[in-house]
Amino acid sequence: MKMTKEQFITQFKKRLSEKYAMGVEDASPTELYNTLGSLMHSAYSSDRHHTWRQYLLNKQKQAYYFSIEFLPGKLMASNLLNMDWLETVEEGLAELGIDLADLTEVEQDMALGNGGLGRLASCFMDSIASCGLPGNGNGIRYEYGLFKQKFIDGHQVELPDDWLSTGNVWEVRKDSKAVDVCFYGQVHLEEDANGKLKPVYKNQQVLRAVPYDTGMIGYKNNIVNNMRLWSVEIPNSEESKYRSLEERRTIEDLTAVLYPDDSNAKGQMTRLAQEYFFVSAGIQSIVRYYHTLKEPIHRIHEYVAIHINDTHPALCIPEFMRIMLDEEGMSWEEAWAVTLKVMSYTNHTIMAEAMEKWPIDMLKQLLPRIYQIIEEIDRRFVEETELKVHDRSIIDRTRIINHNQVHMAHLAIIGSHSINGVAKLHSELLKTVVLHDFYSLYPARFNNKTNGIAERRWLQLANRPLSSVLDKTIGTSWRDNPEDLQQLLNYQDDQKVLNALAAAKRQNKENLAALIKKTQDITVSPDAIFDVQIKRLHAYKRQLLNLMHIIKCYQDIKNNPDSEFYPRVFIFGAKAAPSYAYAKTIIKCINETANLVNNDPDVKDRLKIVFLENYNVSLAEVIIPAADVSEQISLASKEASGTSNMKLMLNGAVTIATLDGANIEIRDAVGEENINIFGITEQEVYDYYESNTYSAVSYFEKDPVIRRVLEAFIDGTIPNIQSEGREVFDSLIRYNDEFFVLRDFESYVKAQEKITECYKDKRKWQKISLINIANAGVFSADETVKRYADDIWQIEPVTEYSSK
Ligand code: 26Q
Repeated sequence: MKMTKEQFITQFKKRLSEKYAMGVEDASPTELYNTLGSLMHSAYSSDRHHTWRQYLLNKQKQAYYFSIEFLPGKLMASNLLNMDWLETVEEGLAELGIDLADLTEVEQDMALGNGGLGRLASCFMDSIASCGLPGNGNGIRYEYGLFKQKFIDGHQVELPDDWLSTGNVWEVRKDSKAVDVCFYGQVHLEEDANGKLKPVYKNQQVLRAVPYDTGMIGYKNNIVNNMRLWSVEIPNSEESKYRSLEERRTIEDLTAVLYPDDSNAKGQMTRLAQEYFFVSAGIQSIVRYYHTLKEPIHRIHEYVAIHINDTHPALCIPEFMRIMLDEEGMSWEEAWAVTLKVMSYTNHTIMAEAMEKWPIDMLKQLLPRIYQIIEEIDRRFVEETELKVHDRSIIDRTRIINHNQVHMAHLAIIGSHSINGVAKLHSELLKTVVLHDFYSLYPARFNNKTNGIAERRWLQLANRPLSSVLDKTIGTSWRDNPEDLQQLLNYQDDQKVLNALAAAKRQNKENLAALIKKTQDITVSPDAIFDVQIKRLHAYKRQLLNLMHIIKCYQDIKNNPDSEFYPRVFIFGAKAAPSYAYAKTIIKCINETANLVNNDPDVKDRLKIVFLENYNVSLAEVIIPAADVSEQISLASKEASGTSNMKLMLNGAVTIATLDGANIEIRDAVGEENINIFGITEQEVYDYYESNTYSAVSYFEKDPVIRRVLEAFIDGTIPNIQSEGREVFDSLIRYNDEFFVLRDFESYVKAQEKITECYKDKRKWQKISLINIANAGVFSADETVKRYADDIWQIEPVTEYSSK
């Protein structure tokens, strides 16, 4: 795919003229963006075709990553990087008087995900292609992505994300690959001519699933895999049925919007329909492809691996069974044997309220045949488990159908050969606590796959100043092999390198300061410590703990205006689920505190609070390179892994963290001295649960600092939060502080004070920052997906590959 700058310029002008009958001088950024996108698309299409042919001819086993969310962000820059076009295009465009950055700005973020889980899926897509692994994504093409967040009077307001309004140059609609997906109706079983039971359906609703394919380009390896997203349509044959606009609308609603809740599994019928829709379409299309290989159906597990990303695609299991039984004519035993070998499942949460359960009646009504199959899976599970266990209560706790509900995690576990958590601690907690009963039944299925990040996006693209310092210091091999960042350790006492790293950080901070000025009209100084907490807003992630520390700092300054206080900018990025009232309350409190603090002359600009609106992938790409401090302060045991912790570390931020999720592995990588750990351990959390001895009010009574901070929420110190301040106060004092914020406050404050002291010693700080960068290579998603490929999917990189 390589080409020279001159070739690029010629082709670019030609394409612009063909597309828009225009010259460079007259074209708008959008037209230039579309021209470049279309040129890139044509250029990688042949590699895409070739990759596909190669997999087919080699009959390679392929993995399919089923995820109801993908969160790629913008694709132009990362596609250019992976195609090895970035420099050529940048230089070529510059020659035409165009700044590539102005074009990439035009693209709308592809935000078909809520947060960590969706972003992980997209990092994996990049890594799977970059490692030359045969793996594809399968999901939903939502018409509207995650809502856009605005603040009005400090409150979060949600606006629709109409991301397709400006077109999408990367996707290809594949009409010929559309499939039917059926809902509702009645089903009964009848014997066919061979005496086999076959389902007979009445009154089904038939919908058309149309795939839109997006190339997932590997890093400089000519591999282009596929992310297939499904969109709903009314089939031609059914047109006459849906006459009224309203009837049509109900159907089209199916793939209209992404559900914006990332914790509360509220059982809504449309959500269940979404889950079945992309699962059924995806599995039908896999089986159709498998038949072109002309291999016997009972060997399908030798060619296909299906991965279930959290429980949202757990219907993969009964849907695969349905096709094996009803369409391929297998016996139950044969079908179950292949299903188990094909399926694997990742758990991303231990929060009980996030566990997906569906009312039996809803499942029965929407998916009658699928429900029959789930009942039979459950019946056989009970029958088989009764023979294995003495204690019958275990069956009650593990069966799929119980208390009139279908438990999706139980279905996913019973139907998969592999079950993994996303960080060491999380995987241990699954075995010992959350899924302990299942672990006792199927110990061999449980394993850990610590999350990872695509270092190409989060370092090479997002942080070019740092990348260039790295190139000059340790050469460029880290770009292919992030573990080579370790070589930086040789320079930890080299003041020249430390200065260069500090200069890169400075440049990134100036860049973020400019964005803050432009978007929020707040002036911040790059000399201050940039302290960053970016993640969804959740009580367990404890943005409130951060806010309480800020209020303490503010009160210290007010009580002693002339005392020394090292300048800090506290930066937040966070969306709250629209229905999550408490999370929205916290947003309002942070915004009002920001208003107060940022405009108080006594503060003399030593303390600033910036809550950036509409946190998304593109904003993260600007914030992360500029961070000095990374806030990873969830209550121990609650954050399955976290991934912003890895991205911030990679960009030289120093972490302040509880012993939760992957923070523990970050500590192990950098050493105790190079991270700031505080707070109670997961064991202490469980001890409190057991002994029932936690008393939040006693901290309020005993600790004058806590008392003073909490009073600020209700005594008018922070204006405009009469009801919100009271709600926060009550959550801590009346409802006994579910996430132990008061318990961890003192040790958090101490850790923050240590950070300030350390930052004042520039050389020491720079060295710690360097050590963090140098050790971030272990969190490369390339390594993570290789472990999935070896241990779970049993897929291999393309054996023989030639780009024609
Ligand atoms: C479920 C039912 C109905 C509607 C929505 C949902 C739903 C949607 C999204 C439930 C959960 C999510 C997302 C969860 C998530 O992002 N979890 C995060 O996954 C990351 C990747 O493994 C981890 O790093 C984080 O620790 C974890 O919180």
